[in-house]
Amino acid sequence: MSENFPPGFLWGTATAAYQIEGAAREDGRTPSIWDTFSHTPGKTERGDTGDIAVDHYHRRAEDVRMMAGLGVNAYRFSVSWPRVQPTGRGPAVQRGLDFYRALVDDLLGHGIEPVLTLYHWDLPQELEAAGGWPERETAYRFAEYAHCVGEALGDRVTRWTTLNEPWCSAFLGYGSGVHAPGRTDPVAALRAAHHLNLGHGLAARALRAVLPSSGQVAVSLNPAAVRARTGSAGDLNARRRIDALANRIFTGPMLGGAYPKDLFADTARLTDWSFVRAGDEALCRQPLDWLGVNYYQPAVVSEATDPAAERHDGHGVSDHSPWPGAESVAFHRAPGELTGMGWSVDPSGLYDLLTRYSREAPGLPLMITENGAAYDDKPDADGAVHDPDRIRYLHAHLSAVRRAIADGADVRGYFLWSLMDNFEWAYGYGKRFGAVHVDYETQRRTPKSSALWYGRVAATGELPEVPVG
Ligand code: PNW
Repeated sequence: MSENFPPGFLWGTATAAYQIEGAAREDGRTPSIWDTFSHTPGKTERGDTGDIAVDHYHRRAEDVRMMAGLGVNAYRFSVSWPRVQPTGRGPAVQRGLDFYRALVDDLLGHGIEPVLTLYHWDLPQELEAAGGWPERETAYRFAEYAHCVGEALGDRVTRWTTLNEPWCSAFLGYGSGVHAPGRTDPVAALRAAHHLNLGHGLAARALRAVLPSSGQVAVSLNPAAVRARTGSAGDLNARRRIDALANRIFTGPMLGGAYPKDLFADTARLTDWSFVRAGDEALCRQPLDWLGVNYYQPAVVSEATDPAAERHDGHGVSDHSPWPGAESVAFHRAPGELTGMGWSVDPSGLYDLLTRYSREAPGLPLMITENGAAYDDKPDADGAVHDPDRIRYLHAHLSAVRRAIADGADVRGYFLWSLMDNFEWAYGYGKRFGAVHVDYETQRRTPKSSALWYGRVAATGELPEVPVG
C-alpha cells in the first residue's frame, strides 16, 4: 500500500552558493572565508576550490529549466554574503542582488517555490579579519545583511532561513578546523556558537520588520540523533553531553530562550560564558514559522575508556575535537551500510529527530531541508548514470518521514541534498551528492536515475513500494 504525503508538501532539492556558483571574482564579489581556506594549501582534497564550481552563476536559467523538467516544486539555495556586501558591511551591491532576483523570477516562472538561506558558511573574509563569529560584532553585521536581502527580495520570496547548520560553522570552523576559517580554539568555537545564535535572533527580527506578513522565517539545524552505545550511566552521560553540544546549545536559546545549564557546567573548565550578555538569550528566541532539519546519519557515543580511540563521527580528520570539553566521549560507527562519505545509512535517526521535535516543540512545523548521500557515480558507455544506492537511500529515508508524519509529526517538505554534484567542502569534487551528475570538464549536467525516480515521487506525492529506478 502506498500512502500519499500531505497536500501542499514541498518536494525540493537544495544547494549552497559557494558549492555551486563559481564566478568567485565577478560583479564585485570579494573572498569569503571559504575562498581563503580552499586556496590555503592542505585544507581541501587535491587543493580543490569553488572558483568555478559548477558554474551555476552563468548557467542559472538552464539549471532552473532542468529542475522544472524533473518535476520538483521547490528549491533551496543560499545567497553569497560577499556578493551582496563585499566588505560585510554597508549598503548592498545591486549586481549581487540582481543575480538572486533573476534566479527567484526564473523559479517562480516555472512554478518552483524558492526557499532562501541567508548564510551557508561563506562569511566575508573582511569580517573574519575583524574576528569572525567569535566576535559579537559579526552577529550585528549578519542582521544588517539580512535586512538588505529581505528588503530586496521580500516581495518575491516567502520562505526564509537565517543560518544553515550553525553547529558546522562554530565547531568545524573554529573547533576542529576542518572547515573555514580553520581555527582550532575550543573557546572561540563556543563564542562562535553564541554569536551565531544571537545573529539568528537579530536577523529573524530584522526579516520580520521588512517582510510582508506572509513571509516565513526559519532556521536549518543539523541536530544529532545521538544514541548511547549501552545503557550504562557513563554512556548515557556521554549522550547527554553530545546532545547538549550538538542540539540543545542551539534549540535552547532559539526555541526556549535559554542555554541548558548542563552545557555551562560541562564547559566550565573552558569558559564562564560571560560573553552571553543579559537579554541575549531572549533575543535568540524569535517566533519561527518552521524548523529546518538536516539529516545524514545518527551518532553512537560512549564514555571513552581510551581517549586516543579512533573517531568514527564522520566529521573529518583533525587532531582537534569539534566537541569542546567532551574529550571523555568516544564516537562509534553506527550499524548499517556506508555511503561514499563513510556515513552509515540509518533512517531511524531521521524518524527519531522528527518525532522528538514534534514532541518538544509542539505547534512548530518541520521541514527536512537536507537529506541525501554521496556515491561514486560514473556515466556508463551510453552516458547514462545509474545510482541504485541513492534511490534506496532516498526511499528508506522518505519512508521514515512518512512514518513520522503518520505518528503525528507536522512535516511540510523534503529537500534532497543536492540538486547536482558540487564542491563538497573539504572533500572538494571527490564526493558526489547530486541527483544530477556534473562532468567537471564540460559542465554537462546529466540527471542520474535517482533524479528521475525522485521527480516521479515529487510529481505524484506517492512513494512507490519498492525502490527501483
Ligand atoms: C551539510 N558533519 O554539511 C551541508 O549543509 C552541505 O553544504 C553539505 O554539502 C552536506 O551536508 C553534505 O556534507 C555537513 O561533519 C558537513 O557532521 C559535515 C557534517 C554535517 C553536515
